[in-house]
Amino acid sequence: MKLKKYGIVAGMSLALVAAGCGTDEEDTGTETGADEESSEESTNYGEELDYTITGIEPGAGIMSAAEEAVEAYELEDWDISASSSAAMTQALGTAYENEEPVIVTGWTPHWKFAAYDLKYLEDPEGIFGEAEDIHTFAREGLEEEKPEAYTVLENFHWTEEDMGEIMMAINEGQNEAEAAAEWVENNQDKVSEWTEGVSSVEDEEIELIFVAWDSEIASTNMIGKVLEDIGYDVTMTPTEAPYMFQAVATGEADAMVAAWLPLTHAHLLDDYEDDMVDLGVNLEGARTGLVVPEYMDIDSIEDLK
Ligand code: PBE
Repeated sequence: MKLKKYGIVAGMSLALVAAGCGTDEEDTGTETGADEESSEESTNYGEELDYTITGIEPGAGIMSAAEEAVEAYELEDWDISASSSAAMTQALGTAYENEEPVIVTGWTPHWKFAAYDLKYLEDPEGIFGEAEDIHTFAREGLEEEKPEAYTVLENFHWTEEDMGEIMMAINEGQNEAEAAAEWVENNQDKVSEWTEGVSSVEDEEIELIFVAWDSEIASTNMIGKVLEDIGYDVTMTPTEAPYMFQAVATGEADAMVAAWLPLTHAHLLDDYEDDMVDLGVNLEGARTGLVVPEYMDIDSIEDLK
């Protein structure tokens, strides 16, 4: 958020300076701009980026989709570098501050769209799919063994804006658990719809499994806090995407709120859906793709060729 505001302020003062300048100086400004960005660079950033798209954790669905995109759009020269979600946002932030080009595997909901001016590259082949929903899954037997938790998880449904509030607070430096607790406190109207008619429990444990994607850090901490408030001793275990599905399917973990469908986690659903229970959608309108700063002179994945 802050950066975006600073960007606007900086942009405005430049505009004011420009407005105050005589014709000569304006010309100089234009020339400098043309020197910095040759027409070649404006259509293909390959060399400048060392033909690298900044990726996230290797097990993420968006990583497989990005690899598929490289094939579908015949981008043989390009590599997707695997790292972590934190490293990706770090690289994006650094590039953005310096107004340098950068291409990341990105998704919504995510605080980066509030913090920076970004755009999705068009994907005419539809490799990254349309809008996605995020589903909640529980292990077999949870309904019978922990009906209170099951009901809350089944009722849980919120919006991109809700999730965004927690993500932004964390991005601005608030502790994850505190940001989630504050949201729960401020949104008791929503939370009480999920917990309606649910009695409190004592001496009961529940394990939620998740991946440390910014969106899932927010949702897991939030629903963990709601379960804690009705008496559960909550464990939140971070892992990678394939193990998250596996843990719920084998009953090692009780539930997860982080399955992106129909596309992003389709391959994992194929492997595990027979052994877990789909409690439905907890958030609609999610999206994934290749994301770049607005200031980049490129609009489509096709332009990378
Ligand atoms: N993501 C965020 C995940 C799903 C949630 C888009 C990074 C993935 O690609 O698997």
